[in-house]
This record gives sequence, C-alpha cells and structure tokens, in this order.
Amino acid sequence: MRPGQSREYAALLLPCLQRGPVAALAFASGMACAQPAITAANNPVDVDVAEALQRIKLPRGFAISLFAQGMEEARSLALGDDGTLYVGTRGAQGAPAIGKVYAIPDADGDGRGDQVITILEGLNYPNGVAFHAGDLYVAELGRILKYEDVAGRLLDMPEPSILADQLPEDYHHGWKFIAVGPDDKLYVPVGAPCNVCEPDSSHGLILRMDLDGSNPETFAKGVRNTVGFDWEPTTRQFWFTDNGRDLWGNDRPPEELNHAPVAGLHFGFPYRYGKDLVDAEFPTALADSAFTPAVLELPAHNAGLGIEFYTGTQFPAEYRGQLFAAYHGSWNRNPIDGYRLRLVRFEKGRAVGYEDFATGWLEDNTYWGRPVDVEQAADGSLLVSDDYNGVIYRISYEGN
Ligand SMILES: [Ca+2]
Ligand SMILES: [Ca+2]
Repeated sequence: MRPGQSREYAALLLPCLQRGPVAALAFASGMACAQPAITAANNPVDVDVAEALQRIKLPRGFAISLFAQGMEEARSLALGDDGTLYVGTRGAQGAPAIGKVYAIPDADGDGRGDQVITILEGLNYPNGVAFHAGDLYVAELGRILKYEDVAGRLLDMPEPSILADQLPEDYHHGWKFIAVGPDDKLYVPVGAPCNVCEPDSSHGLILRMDLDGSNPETFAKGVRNTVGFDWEPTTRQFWFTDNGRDLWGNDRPPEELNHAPVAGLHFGFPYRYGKDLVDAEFPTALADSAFTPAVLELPAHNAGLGIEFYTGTQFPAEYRGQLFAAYHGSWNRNPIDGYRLRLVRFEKGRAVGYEDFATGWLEDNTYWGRPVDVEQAADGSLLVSDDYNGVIYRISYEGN
C-alpha cells in the first residue's frame, strides 16, 4: 500500500489480518470483516428465501421464483445451447462447497432446474464462466480453462485445454467475469490489486484473446474492477460496469456504466471516476481528454456486477434491447445501498437513463440477498444469481 493511501483502509484491513487469512480474504473479497468498522455497514439477515421472495417488488405483470438452490457462492452465469445453466463460484479448495462450477439442466423446460450437478471442483476462484459453440470457458484467478463439447458430459467432464496460465493471481479483484464477444474473442478483465493504487501494466485492464488463447491484447485500460459486460445488440458494441474505489465517504465515487466502442480507451482509474470526478490522491500528467468518462453515473458503492441486454420476446416490447444490471450492494456505506436489479434504458444504442427493476432484498438497513449476475434464458425469462443465499432466481413475465 502506498504511504498516504487511505488510513481508513488500513484501519479496516489491519483487524482482518489479525484475525487470520480467512478474514483477510473476506476483506479482499469486498466484505467487512472488522466489526464495528468505520463507515462500513454489513447487515445481513437470514430468511426463508422462498417465503421472502414474495416481498420482491417487480413491475406489474412480472413474477419471481426459485430456479435452483443449494449452490454456495453462486456467482457468474452462462447458458449452454441446450438451456443448461453454468454457474461459477469464488473460493478455493479447502473451503466448504466452493471452488466449484455447477451445471443446472432444465430439460423439461418448466422453469425450474432439474438438478444441480457439480461438474468441476478444487479450482481457484472459478468465478468466470462463458459458453460458446459447445465449449465451456472457466476463469480462475490466474488461468483460463476451456472444456470442449461439454453437452452430455456433465458427469464426466473432459480434460481442459489451458488458454492462459500466467494471469496475475491477486485475490483483490482477481476473480473474473468472462464472455465471448461478437468478434469471437474471449474478454478477460484483470482488476486492480488494491482498493486504490497506480496499477502496473498487467492490472487494471480488460484483455481479449482468440478462443484458443492466442493473440492476447489489451482491450481497455484504467478499469478498477469490472465484474460484468455485454454487447449492445444493434451496434454490437461493448458495455461494462466498473466498481469505484472504497473508503471515500458514503456518496463518492459514483458507480459507472461504461461504453467501449473501440479498443485502447482509458476509463480513468485511479485518476478519474464517473464522468469527471478527480481523485486528488493520484495526480497525473495525463490530460482530461486522455480519459473516457462513464456514460451513466449510479449511486456510490452499489457494486454493479453482471449485466445483460434483453433480446428475448417473453417480456413486453419496451424491454427489448434494454439492459438489466445486478447491484450486489454496499459494504462500505451507511446506510447500506444497492441489493437490486436495475433496468438501464437504451435508445438507438445509447444509454439514456435507469430505474429500479427488482427491489426488496434490502429492508430497514439490512439485506437478505445479493444479486450477482443476470442471464437471459432460452424462453426469454431472466435468471439471476445470489451468492448470499446460494440460489438462482427466475424472473418471468406472466402478463396482467
Ligand atoms: Ca425443470
Ligand atoms: Ca471509470
């Protein structure tokens, strides 16, 4: 840590270190291990999820149900060609029930997972999953694995090929969200290994590579920690969330939705946040024009993670081409905020505003659920992971 870097951060981290590696890891994972913390609030409550779901508020005509449960640390989602849902997790071997990748078929198409199959285990933070042309891609902290032709082999997975094995292995923002773009390249972020710091040339990036791991290149720079991206369907251009720094007060910096129509742009970290907020702790010789501002600013510390453009036909026409975004919720703010799904309105390929879509996991400054990722199912419903409860929700349109 830099001298002069937030003393508050050190004050929060130190008690975690003193409580051992698990607590320190919890801190690095964005959870507050130190209680009471300075400004942090982390107030979970345990509920019967099936019962509590009745309290989720959705626009008229929508319904939410449980697609699957019993998957500790359920994080990123990817959908197979046959409708099987793949679920990445954090954690590593030795911790209970994590370091796994799950598969959930819904062969009978009734909107409930038929079973939860643990297809991989013993991996190192296999948070990232992507499915493309029959193959499953899994991102650990330091490696990208490719399992070819996995349909029908869920109980006996093939050996993977290793597309990359030299990625940085920092726990801090090292877990990955991955996806294959319309250019048939795999996009792989490498977050900043810190709350705030000047990252070296191998961090604070989004990489992309060919589907056999060749030709890796930097796609975007100045990215603190993106855990969600997708391509707008009409322009086929890249959009991503980026989580702002912590320990800068309740309302700074804004969360970001960013647009990268071309490669090579710098999105500000650690010098700028949102559209033009300067972090005076990090002076730079770069001109303002060197940075690409966020397109949308959202409330601080909400932790925007997975995003998904809606291309289905189940929801009413006004939802087509719109963006759904999961907000995991704050650990670094009091009162707490986030813990919801938002709908970002797009017009002609441009983001024009946002509104709440699903709320209710946050009640009276406590939370009972944390949305992580959003995936459109084959029938046009939305599947949403929640790593606090280890469940997948299904949001469907039932009409009036
Ligand atoms: Ca089923
Ligand atoms: Ca930025």
